[in-house]
Amino acid sequence: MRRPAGGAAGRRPALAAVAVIGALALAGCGGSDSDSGSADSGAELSVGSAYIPQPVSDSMAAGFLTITNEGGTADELTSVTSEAGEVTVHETVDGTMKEVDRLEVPAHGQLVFKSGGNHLMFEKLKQQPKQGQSVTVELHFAHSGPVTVELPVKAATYQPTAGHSGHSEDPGH
Ligand SMILES: [Cu+2]
Repeated sequence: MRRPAGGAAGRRPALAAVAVIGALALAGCGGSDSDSGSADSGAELSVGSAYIPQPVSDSMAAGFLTITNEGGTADELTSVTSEAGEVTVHETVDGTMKEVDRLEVPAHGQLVFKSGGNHLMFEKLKQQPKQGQSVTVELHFAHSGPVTVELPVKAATYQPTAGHSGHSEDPGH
């Protein structure tokens, strides 16, 4: 991997963005070394607090989760796929949601999807997600390998507990 001369990606947002786009284009056509990943393991991603409130619509739903990056390098969520239907990534700005191409997962930070903010938008679902079921998605990143996540379908009124201590109320399967 080439690095831009002058170091620290974090200090030069414009340069970093260009580098990311370049990496994406490469990943798009090749991906030959996707398994080993030894050289470029900067981001350490994990996913929690995933759920889908049972939707009223039979073909559309919103999904929420939190992506935590324990690594020292930022990554970017570039797309989400699911066999259940089409998935796009939306952010909410001034109460209006709009589709985005990518969202940053900051180094030593989190990318949070929550009600009223970022969300996964499911459309053209083959069947309506019902409470007790789950929907599987695959998260794709600019640098890290894809991550498969199961989003359990919760009650329409479900609210996750604030912060990251959210597992205590989960009755499990
Ligand atoms: Cu949306």
